[in-house]
Amino acid sequence: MTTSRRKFIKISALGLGGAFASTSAFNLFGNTSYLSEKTAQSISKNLKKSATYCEVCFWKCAAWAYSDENNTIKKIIGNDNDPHCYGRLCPRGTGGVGMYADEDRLKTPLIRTTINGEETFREASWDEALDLIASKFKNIKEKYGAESFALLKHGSPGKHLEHLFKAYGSDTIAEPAYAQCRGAREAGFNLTFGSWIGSPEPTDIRDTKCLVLIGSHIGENMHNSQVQEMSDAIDNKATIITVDPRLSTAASKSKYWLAIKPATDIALMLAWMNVIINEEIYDKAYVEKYTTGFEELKKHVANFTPEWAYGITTIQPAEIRKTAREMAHAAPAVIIHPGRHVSWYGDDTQRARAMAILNGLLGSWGRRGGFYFKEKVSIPKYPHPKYPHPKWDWSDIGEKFPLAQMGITTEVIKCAIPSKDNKYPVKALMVAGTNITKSIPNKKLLEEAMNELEFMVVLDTMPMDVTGYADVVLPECTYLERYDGIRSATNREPSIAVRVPAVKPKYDSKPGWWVAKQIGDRIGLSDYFRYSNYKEVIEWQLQKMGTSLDEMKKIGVKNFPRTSRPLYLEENENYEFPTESGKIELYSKELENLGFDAMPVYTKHPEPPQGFYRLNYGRAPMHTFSRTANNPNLNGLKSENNLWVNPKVARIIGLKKGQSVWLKNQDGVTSTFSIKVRVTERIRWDSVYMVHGFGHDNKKLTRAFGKGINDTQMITKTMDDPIMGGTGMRGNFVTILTKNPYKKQAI
Ligand SMILES: Nc1nc2c(c(=O)[nH]1)N[C@H]1C(S)=C(S)[C@@H](COP(=O)(O)OP(=O)(O)OC[C@H]3O[C@@H](n4cnc5c(=O)[nH]c(N)nc54)[C@H](O)[C@@H]3O)O[C@H]1N2
Ligand SMILES: Nc1nc2c(c(=O)[nH]1)N[C@H]1C(S)=C(S)[C@@H](COP(=O)(O)OP(=O)(O)OC[C@H]3O[C@@H](n4cnc5c(=O)[nH]c(N)nc54)[C@H](O)[C@@H]3O)O[C@H]1N2
Ligand code: SF4
Ligand SMILES: [Mo]
Repeated sequence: MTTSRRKFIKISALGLGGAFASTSAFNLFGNTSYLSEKTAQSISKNLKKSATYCEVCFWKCAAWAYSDENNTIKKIIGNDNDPHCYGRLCPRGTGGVGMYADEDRLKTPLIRTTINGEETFREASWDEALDLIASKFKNIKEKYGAESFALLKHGSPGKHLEHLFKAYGSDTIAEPAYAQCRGAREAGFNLTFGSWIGSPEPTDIRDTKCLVLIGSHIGENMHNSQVQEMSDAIDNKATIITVDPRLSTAASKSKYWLAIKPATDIALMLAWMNVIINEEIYDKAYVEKYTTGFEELKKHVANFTPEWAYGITTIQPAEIRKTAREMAHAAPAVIIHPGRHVSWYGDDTQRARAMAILNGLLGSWGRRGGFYFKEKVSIPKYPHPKYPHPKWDWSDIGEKFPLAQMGITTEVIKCAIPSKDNKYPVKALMVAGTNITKSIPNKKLLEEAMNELEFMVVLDTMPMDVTGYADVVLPECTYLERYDGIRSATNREPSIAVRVPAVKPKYDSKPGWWVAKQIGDRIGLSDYFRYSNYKEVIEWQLQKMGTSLDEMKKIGVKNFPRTSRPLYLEENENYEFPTESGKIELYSKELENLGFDAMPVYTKHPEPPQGFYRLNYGRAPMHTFSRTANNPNLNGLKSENNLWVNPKVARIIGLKKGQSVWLKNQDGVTSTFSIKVRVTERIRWDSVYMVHGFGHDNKKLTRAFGKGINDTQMITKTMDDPIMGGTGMRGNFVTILTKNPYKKQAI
């Protein structure tokens, strides 16, 4: 497929432009929001400029928030010196002001109560709410041990609560950004190269000659500098190869779009290895010097020909060969992108291994245009006593997954359901900055667990669905209203960024650090919180790092020179990889010793039964998960998700564009809300697609309530990755209901 290359850039610019053109919050300065800092400064003389980093997603772009004398944020723009954003925010970041301005925000602490037999929330003072929480912390510790109080968290508030929990004696901590997101790729790449990919990914997209995206939909996935670098790479005539059952934005700008049959990626990658090895187009010197297990791999893939893969993936052998040669031709300036949300089919560590092995064969790790060696500066630890040692923690809970490197949310949740085999009883839960009812599948399990909990507290900025299960709800102020930890980022050059409050907290909301300290002080942990304001912590840290808060307030971001090693491998360098063998492990002894396949194997996954379609989901450029659906600015850009349906399917079922339908999945779960149909060739006939994060069921979200379908509700079947515990979520099948299942039909 040949496509116009310029258009991709236009599309991303248009997306970004649209963010301010149609949002009222930017009327005043509207079209300056996407300008670079220099241009914007000239028109912003009368506004206060505060250093921050964006919390609309976890890329954490450094930014400037501009506010006026009335404590109102006028706009947010990117910091020119920031390697995460190169001076430009994505539409979500620009719309971040809506997180602050949203009138639906949580405004005061709430406590669950019963009035006339009905459970409801009543407003409470911070003192009352914190005293209650503190008494529960003490009570749970006395009755069951501190370990029984679990923390599910995400983002910067999570860091402060993590400190509180560890000080209290609990490391029963997990976040959906591991098992429901990138855990499997970290395990797969770690097994192969000895290091995690981490965030941001050390992909040298800017200088690449060939970028291979396997289900990674950069362009809709708006991780900022990655998108910008991809635009540059396209400008520089890099070849983009996209493997996706859906014509993603990236696919539409690619030289090759391989519309793979879902769940068959490992077969394609084995065939690529077969071609690259048989045609001897791998990087021989690199493979010889840096890898181990090549002969085993060669034997392993000998029969996995493109013809074999064709029968599985539906991709023509000639296409498989051509794309393999393109990659080899560009090598080592080639990236088989590791993806990010990779919890798909349960064999995800092995799929990540296949990606890693391809990068190994093509010699792209440690090479210009491939993967660079990332570097980070460490932030000095603010002094506090040692954490007590818990009797059990997240790793015990996840013990059946030998390579789990972080807590597994679903396993922690299962521990809340009492049973005689449950060695690790979870009795209370704090949820901070994660909307688990949307980000963790299997609602039934979640509800059962939450029913069993003795106590649950939620810290959020919004009345998200998850708050409905809480005993106490705490309103955090938004990132624009608080200090937070210093952002230390791994990039080509290390950098730090600070977040200072641009305005005073609205309503009766408070920063996460303050909440953690208040609870800590109340339960005898004051020694862990020896400051009255988090500002003191970062002041102390910045001074130790040779800068100051005053300096950082002026510059926002500080870049440091590299000190660890050159960005790429030097010619013939004797480099030892941090794996057990010191080499890139094409064959993994570690996996073999644990009883797993030492090299990736393709296994067939279940297919949709007659009348059902595979539920596929992903991102929209102007939204982040479920957190932005109600954002006044971003809701204006897209207020609901649509169901992508192939015209062939639409014909069979008799669906029309814009028609509202409901979904029912393989386990008989019917969607609470309906969704409008979008008939498009861009999706294969065996799947349907929707953007994640819609279908909110809390009426307090006045803009988002009832808009579209919540994909998570339809995900009741999960496939655990036996290696690291990832939650495979792409094996659910839905059938389309054209009649409202909740309305009694006339007989
Ligand atoms: N079905 C399905 N499930 C998924 C995914 C999917 O695509 N489909 N994606 C997966 C992936 S990749 C990930 S990383 C996870 C993400 O999962 P989550 O981290 O749960 O993401 P969000 O849905 O954004 O929920 C974030 C919550 O934090 C709140 N919040 C926002 N800012 C702040 C703040 O400053 N302070 C506090 N205290 N709270 C704040 C928001 O209001 C929201 O309730 O979900 C995973 N789960
Ligand atoms: N705008 C925006 N950007 C974001 C986020 C956001 O919420 N909003 N979240 C960020 C986060 S935390 C993450 S983890 C990333 C996630 O984004 P990515 O890691 O880029 O993508 P995934 O969500 O894994 O995959 C989505 C793509 O996979 C395709 N796909 C589905 N099944 C298959 C299959 O079997 N094989 C192949 N080859 N492809 C398949 C889908 O059609 C879709 O295009 O996005 C990040 N960027
Ligand atoms: S990528 Fe966008 S939403 Fe994410 S941190 Fe950067 S500007 Fe914010
Ligand atoms: Mo993620």
